[in-house]
Amino acid sequence: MTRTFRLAAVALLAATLFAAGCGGAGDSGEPIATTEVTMVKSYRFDPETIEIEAGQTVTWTNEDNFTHTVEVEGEEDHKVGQGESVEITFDEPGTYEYVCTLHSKDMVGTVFVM
Ligand SMILES: [Cu+2]
Repeated sequence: MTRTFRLAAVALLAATLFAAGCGGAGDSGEPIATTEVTMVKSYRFDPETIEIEAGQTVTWTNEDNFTHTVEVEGEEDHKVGQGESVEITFDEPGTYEYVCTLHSKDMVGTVFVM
């Protein structure tokens, strides 16, 4: 009786982990063509991966209840308070990873500059 129950529990755990893995892959998905990124509740960039043309300016707007930052790799960190926004212009084509340095485990994003 006990052994049967344990096997069922293990199977359920495996199914849950599998589902979580699929969800995570779907989130990063295809890049969205936009110059607007919102810091939505809670601790997320939306959309996480965007695509722009060289010379365009991306605006990050903080609609979360916490202060966040935008730090494109190798450049200065920009603090963005609640209700504020920051604009960064990308002149050179390339792939730019960025992060909120206050929540770097949860808040990361990518800008593809074509
Ligand atoms: Cu943050």
